[in-house]
Amino acid sequence: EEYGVRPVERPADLAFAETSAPEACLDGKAIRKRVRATYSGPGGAAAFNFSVWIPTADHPVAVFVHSSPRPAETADDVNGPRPVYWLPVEDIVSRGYAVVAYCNQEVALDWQMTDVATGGVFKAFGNADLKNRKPTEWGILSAWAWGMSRIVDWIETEPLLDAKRIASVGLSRNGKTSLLAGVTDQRFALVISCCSGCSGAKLNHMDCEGSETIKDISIAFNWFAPNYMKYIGHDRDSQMPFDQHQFLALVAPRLLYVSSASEDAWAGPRGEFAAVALASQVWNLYGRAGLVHHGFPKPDAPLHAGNIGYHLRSGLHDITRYDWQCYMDFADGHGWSVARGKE
Ligand code: GTR
Repeated sequence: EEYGVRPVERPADLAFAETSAPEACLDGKAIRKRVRATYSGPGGAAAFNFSVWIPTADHPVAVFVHSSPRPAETADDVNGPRPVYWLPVEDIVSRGYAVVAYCNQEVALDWQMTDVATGGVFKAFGNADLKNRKPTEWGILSAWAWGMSRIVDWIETEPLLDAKRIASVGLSRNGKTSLLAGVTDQRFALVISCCSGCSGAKLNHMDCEGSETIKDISIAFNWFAPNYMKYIGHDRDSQMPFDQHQFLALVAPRLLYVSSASEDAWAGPRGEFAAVALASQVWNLYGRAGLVHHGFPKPDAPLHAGNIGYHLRSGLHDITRYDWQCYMDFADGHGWSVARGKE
């Protein structure tokens, strides 16, 4: 009903090749690999690239897979394009984690770009004409999440990385994507969404002043299955019998982390918090603590005690170094950092 059904998971001929020799970087603290994934389907061949930074010592290490529209080559360049998606690679490897930069645009272009795919996974596996999909066919968010799962296919082959400790992460539309990747692929042991808002972590049924509705987001209808458009105008009534807390609950009993920003009314921080608090009950069914809280927290006071983490960062719609520090603190708390474990 919402994100659509995928016609393919791992393509039979999916292959990975390192496009250059591993390179020492960050004063020898890390090595960087550049990898190209190739695959084909009924509509032809396609490829996408990603970069990975791995701390030099203490393997295997946990790894964050970050989805964004930034080219993987410039993900760590503070002066690169689309600054909001800058990846604080040095912070991450200094704490003993690896990180993958994945450019979602190589798997599927964003909704403003074209309705008819000329490359990527929609061209290879259709329906390439996004405007003429059947009601349950997949949309762009699902295609991007599919790409994140293909990166997991590669991580499973890389001995420097710990395939039992893989996190998905993304901001905004990529936060929605990260959640969907985690929901559809249990190999993500930690699922992180930053300011994902409407059709991400936010409850549609909760009225948050100034927050995005399904009607608002329908401008990007190609992100979703065509069926989702049935719910325009029904965000808060019984014609929509599901909501995003149920979506979040599909991560249970794995680790989930949702973060919001205090000045991001469009994403509806209180609605994100409410969805997380409701989903938390499903962790309890597994006999685990979900979100441990005493109501909506103050800014910059992270809730890290349970198997669900949440924080409200002060400031605007963004993914900042502070957000990353919180995600890593939470991962450390669950024994993810090799470096920390040895301190
Ligand atoms: C907006 C959309 C939001 C959010 C945002 C973004 O167009 O309304 O749901 O995804 O884009 O990705 O920055």
